[in-house]
Amino acid sequence: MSEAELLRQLDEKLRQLSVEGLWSEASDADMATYSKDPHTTVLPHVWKWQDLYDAIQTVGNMHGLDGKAERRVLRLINPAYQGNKNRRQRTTTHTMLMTMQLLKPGEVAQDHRHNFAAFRFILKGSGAYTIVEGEKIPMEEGDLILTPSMTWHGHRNGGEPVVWLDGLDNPLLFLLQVITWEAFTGGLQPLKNDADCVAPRVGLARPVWEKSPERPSYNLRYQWKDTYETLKRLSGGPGSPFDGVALEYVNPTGGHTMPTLSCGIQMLRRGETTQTHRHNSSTIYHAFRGSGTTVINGEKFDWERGDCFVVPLWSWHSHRNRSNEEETILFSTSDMPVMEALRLYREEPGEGA
Ligand code: GTQ
Ligand code: FE2
Repeated sequence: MSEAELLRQLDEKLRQLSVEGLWSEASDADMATYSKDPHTTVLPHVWKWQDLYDAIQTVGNMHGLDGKAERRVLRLINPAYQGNKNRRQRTTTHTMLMTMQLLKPGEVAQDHRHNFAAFRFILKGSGAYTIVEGEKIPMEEGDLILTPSMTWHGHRNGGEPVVWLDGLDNPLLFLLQVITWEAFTGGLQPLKNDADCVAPRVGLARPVWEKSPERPSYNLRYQWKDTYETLKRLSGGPGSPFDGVALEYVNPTGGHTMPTLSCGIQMLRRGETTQTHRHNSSTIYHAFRGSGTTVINGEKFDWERGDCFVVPLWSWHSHRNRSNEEETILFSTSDMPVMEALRLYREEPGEGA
């Protein structure tokens, strides 16, 4: 018997044993795709505010959805993942999902909890609030509100129509096959007394008698007026060469916004252009104020106020505020804490930086 025939028979036998030889053609082809730089399937993309807002207004006017408020959500799907058959794999990046949500006056999004982390960044309207672990957290424009892993939460609106962005690490947990989700049973979650709402979850002056090791101390609400004041205060200084006046929403006990997601806000001053760099975390941006251009691997992506866009991992990028009159403010979220926790985080400055 020829060696080729022997190998064919061996491969067939190994297949039955659920084993594979590294000499196979498939294995060679796979090895050929490795390189010293990581490869990503995530594509850069811009979602226009007008398209998203028009769509969310249209579903807002569909009364068939009244009473099912939590379904007025638009998922931002990366063009690379549009064709994925499994809905769980139609996501914004491979690790993160960003959605736009509308809650109309009088609507209630039922209480629930999940082990994927989420945040809301409020875009428009006031009078709504998210209840996190029994605490009423008002939603005002520019606020960032966290619902960390396993916190009970629901949304209620006693004011105007409110539109916000949700950011979730759901795709990462899907990949890890550990997703859990549960509804709160027995009606609405009870609100805590005001006196109990000085819990570690609200504000930075905290009660000394409340220690809860199983639930790390998060700051659940970062108010826009505080964030903006800090941005303005730092805007006279040099800032970061790669990101302008860039802030991270930090966990008060140290570390990133949440274990899997970092949220940030950055100001690009009039006419400011940042230097090029790359890192092996991906970022989803939202142009909260102003307009600009982001160059991603040499390709220009223009964005205007309200647009969202993705910068895939390891792609060279720099941002420019296109206006000489107006400051620009970008909200963003990234999966950098995951890479960092796994000791995989890498970044590189571009040439000339
Ligand atoms: O508002 O709690 O876009 O649980 C996806 C899952 C929003 C929410 C989403 C969620 C929520
Ligand atoms: Fe949720």
